[in-house]
Amino acid sequence: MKIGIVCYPTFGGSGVVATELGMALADKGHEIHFITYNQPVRLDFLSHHLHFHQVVVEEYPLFEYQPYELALSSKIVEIVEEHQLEVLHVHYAIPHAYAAYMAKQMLKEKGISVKVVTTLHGTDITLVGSHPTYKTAVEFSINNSDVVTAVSNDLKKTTNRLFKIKKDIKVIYNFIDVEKYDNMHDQKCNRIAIAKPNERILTHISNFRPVKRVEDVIQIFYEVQKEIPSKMLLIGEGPDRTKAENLVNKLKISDNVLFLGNSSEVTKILCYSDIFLLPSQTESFGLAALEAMAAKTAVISTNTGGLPEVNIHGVTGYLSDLGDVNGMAKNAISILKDDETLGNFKEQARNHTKRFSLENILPIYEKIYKSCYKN
Ligand code: GMT
Repeated sequence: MKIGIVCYPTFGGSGVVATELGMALADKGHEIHFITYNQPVRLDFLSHHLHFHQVVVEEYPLFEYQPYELALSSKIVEIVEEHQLEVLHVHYAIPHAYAAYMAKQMLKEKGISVKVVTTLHGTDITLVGSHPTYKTAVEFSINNSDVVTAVSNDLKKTTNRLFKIKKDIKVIYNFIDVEKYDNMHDQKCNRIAIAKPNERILTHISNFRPVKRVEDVIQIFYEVQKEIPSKMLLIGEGPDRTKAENLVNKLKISDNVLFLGNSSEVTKILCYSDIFLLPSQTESFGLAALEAMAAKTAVISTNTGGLPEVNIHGVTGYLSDLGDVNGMAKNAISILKDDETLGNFKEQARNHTKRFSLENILPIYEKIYKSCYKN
């Protein structure tokens, strides 16, 4: 099939899912066209079935805010026409589902039909989308998509609670390429470059927005390192990085905390890791936790949103109430206390990820694209 993918090109989870999905579809012979303002960070052009079309927003002195949706919908029309795309898969409702709806109407005027699949990822519903500023347009564009998917049962439930949705939302979990992680286990992991042999390694990966509660990450680590010699790796960039650095300095633990910035080598970093910390305020699924689990890393997280659908309490890690920093530290210590317990959790985490394999999830998306044409 010929599929257009609209997404954010950044390190955020929705962009990562969209990019990995597009690359996997291209590997299966589908023609994939990414339409976004920058080349997606995880996109590698090893397949000739992959194309990238940049949306450029022209500056004009009158514009206080650049009208990205307008530029995006015009670009979608151009690319659908030029490449005869059959389906547009838009990731993150704001503003992508809205721009896709507008493009669809413009194409209709030209006698061209294209179907729109919208995938809801999380904050497009929970934090931003339901805000009165956007709610009307988000609800409209969800209801006017041909197919709507959400990344967890919890997100589906939340969407139906916050909006008047007139269609069934299909749940399709985030996925991982299990094979990629298997290959990683075969490679030598140079752990000694990061920590001493007797030290454990804790990791956190995010875009450091307030919803990720990076200060809780630091507080949990502070409690853990009092009992267990360990190092903390923080990967990512975002508004709360400075707050996190200040707290590290205040607690005098800077020798044991490494801020590594953004990285597209997440698998390599995760190979060092024993525990992944995700104390989020809300998390529709938690792709970062799934990636960590695939790399044999136990997860300590909150029990918010879709996290209990991914992180199984007492099996792949532990769940705690939001803000229960001491509880999360206690759980981490109970996993890290001896090699046997840690080894069991690591194996269990890795085994649990098989149900989220690319192999299982990709055909579900393909079926959805095909189903668009039966309606
Ligand atoms: O909010 C983020 O951290 C980024 C966001 C995104 O859309 O880029 O991630 C969301 O989508 C991911 C992929 O579906 C999910 O795994 C994340 O849980 C979700 N983030 C939140 O709900 C906070």
